[in-house]
Amino acid sequence: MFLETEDKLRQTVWEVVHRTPIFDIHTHIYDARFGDLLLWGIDEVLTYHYLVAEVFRYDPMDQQHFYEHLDYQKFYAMPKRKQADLIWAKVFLEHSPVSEAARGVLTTLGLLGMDPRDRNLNLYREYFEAKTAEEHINTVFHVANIEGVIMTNDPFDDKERPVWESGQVGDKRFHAALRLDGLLNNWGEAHTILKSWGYNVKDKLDKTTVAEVNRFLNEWIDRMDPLYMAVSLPPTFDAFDKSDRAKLIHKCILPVSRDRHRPFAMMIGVKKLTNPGLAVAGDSVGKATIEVVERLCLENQKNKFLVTMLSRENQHELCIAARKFNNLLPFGCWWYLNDPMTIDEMTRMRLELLGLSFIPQHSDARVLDQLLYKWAHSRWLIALVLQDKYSDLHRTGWRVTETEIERDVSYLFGGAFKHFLGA
Ligand code: FIX
Ligand code: ZN
Repeated sequence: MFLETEDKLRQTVWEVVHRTPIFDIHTHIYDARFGDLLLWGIDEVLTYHYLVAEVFRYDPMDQQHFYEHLDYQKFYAMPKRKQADLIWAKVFLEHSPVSEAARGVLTTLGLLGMDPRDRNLNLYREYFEAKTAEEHINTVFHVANIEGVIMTNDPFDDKERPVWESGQVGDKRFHAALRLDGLLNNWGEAHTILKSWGYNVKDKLDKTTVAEVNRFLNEWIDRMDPLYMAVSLPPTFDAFDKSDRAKLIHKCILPVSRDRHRPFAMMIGVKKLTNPGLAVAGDSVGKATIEVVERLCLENQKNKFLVTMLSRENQHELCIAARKFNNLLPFGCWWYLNDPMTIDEMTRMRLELLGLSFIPQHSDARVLDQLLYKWAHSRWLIALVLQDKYSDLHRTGWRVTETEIERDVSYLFGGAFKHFLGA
């Protein structure tokens, strides 16, 4: 039955967006078999690297507050609980927590049934201390209405690798992504590590080395069953220069990606450690070159590319590139774009240029609890944009049914990705 009035239409869009399960295609969380690699709880939420960068904006060198002169080393040497105390004091109590990352902490507390008005950090800590990781995973997935997540899985991570090698069976809601920064962005070190693992590789990417890298990739695909292979790349990324990275992409990643039907996800535009002292909080952003993406898609039409770009200035041209190449699927409002202003702008742009053939969001959650706020905020924003887009349709005389809205929203929230995989 068609939704005849605009009010009913907008209300239905709002409800459907808020009740449709999400398949979150990029996160940094882990299922419980990975132990303390899975971060959760209020102290992890407060010491999220977004908030670490922000606490240094409110210079804790203010002696009136008896904080010792804090520098990056001193901060990171503090116990996480103390780091969280400092962030809570500076970012939440001494200044209103209006930033997206700060507001997200309060949304998270509220969705877990705590009252942000208490402002009592130790009371919040008691809530988490009473839970196990498995219980909390179930709570968060239920409250956030998450169908599944894709992790970021790095064979070069010494803590993570043994879990995969143990063959333990994981939580079916957690899917793997084979992350290749260690291989592609530092071949000088990677080839010595691969050699120590028994792969017959050398620095020069000769035939044997290429074959051995492909063996490495296939063995990890067999072990992880990743839904895609991914890498983060600098703004200067060029897949056609003479670099080891370019050669590895063309000789190894693209052939294996095609043969094993695992898309290649390129996350482009991150300037690593612009401020090294901030460590994981120290990465910045730069505008990348869309022609590299366009040429890869043109010259590898049997390959599938998932692409997200970190610079706001790259977004419109990424949409246009996606209009030219159906083997290119843009995804998410990544990192510094995961804010109301840019989520709104990018989602409108993508709907107007790509219809529903894109992935509007991923959470990038590093802490389990962040699934709650990142998706609550994004559902709200995506619903507002979709209300306007369906209203625009309504004004043409076109009418939609609730079932069609459900179909469209579940396509955006996981269907487009699964369709792209050929699932
Ligand atoms: O490369 C990535 O997967 C980035 O998302 C992370 O490195 C980044 O620190 C992050 O978590 C951004 O939200
Ligand atoms: Zn990420």
